[in-house]
Amino acid sequence: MLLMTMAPTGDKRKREDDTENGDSGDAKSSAGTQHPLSGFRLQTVLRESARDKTIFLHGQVTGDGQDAEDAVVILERAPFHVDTISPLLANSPELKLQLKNDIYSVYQLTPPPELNEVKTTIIRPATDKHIKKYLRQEIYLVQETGEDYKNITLPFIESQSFSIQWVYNILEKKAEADRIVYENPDPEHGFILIPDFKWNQKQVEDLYLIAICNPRGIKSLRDLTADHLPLLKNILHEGQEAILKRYSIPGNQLRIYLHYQPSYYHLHVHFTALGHDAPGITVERAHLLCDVIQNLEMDSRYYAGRTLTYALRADEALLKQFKEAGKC
Ligand code: DD3
Repeated sequence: MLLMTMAPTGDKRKREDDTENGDSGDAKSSAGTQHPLSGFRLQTVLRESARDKTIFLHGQVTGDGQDAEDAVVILERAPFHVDTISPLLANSPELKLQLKNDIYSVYQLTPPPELNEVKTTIIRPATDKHIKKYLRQEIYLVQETGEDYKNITLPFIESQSFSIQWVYNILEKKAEADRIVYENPDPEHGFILIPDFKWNQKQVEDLYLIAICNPRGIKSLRDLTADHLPLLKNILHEGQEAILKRYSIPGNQLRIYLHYQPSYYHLHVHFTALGHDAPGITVERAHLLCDVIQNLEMDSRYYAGRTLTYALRADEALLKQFKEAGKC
């Protein structure tokens, strides 16, 4: 069964800028009746992982008699969850023997369609940046000083037209409003807590929510000062409380952190299940929110001045900037 995870949007969107972040424009434009993958022609397999049970595809789709459009399609087999184990075993009439040897036997079970879900994420139209993002690449560490941020990274971020329309759609309730788990409406110290795209919400083992802050213009960790402590503390405490209420997961079983570099430049905090190795929890990217709060309490300018180390893909334009400046 195909499951659309991105809000369906109209095809004919007038766009000025190109986007990195899968801007879906007006989230409420009409969906059209066509299957979003009708006539998908596979061009390349960008990446695949047998371990993660995922495959990232690049291809073309033809929308309603329009020109071919690039699309990135991400397929992922869903995890098991306890509640569906009994129906899975009871309702799978087909159990094909593959081999039997002593006390060991291997079968192939064919689940009923409703228990055989493949999570399908579609980015369409996809830009070159989207396509490149999922290509497997060598990665390199960069050590960004406060000066490097001012001279290299900030000008680079500002020169890019990263669209974060989808973030504003969430904040303005133009998209995903029915998915909001918690909201503190304070314009300066408030935020929206919502399940991340990556989580299908069917089992708490791989719980993944994001807190998107209400104030605009806080790009990342680098911009944070002691002035943001009330906002950060609200996100930490109210976020934990909301997750305890909704999912019965206590705060000491949550990994709550920010990314540097983030994948979009509007301050957000990740909440993931501690037992789940979500992508992006590596030491070179994740900064625990509780540590961030402590550091800012000790020194309001901590993140403006600190050298931050992170990894960049070989083809990333920011890496080229660092190379040209002789910094790596
Ligand atoms: C994104 C980072 C961005 C591809 C993909 C995801 N959670 C989102 C739009 C709506 C969302 C997210 C960019 C984009 Cl697969 C390119 O993520 C989103 N809605 N992470 C939610 N709830």
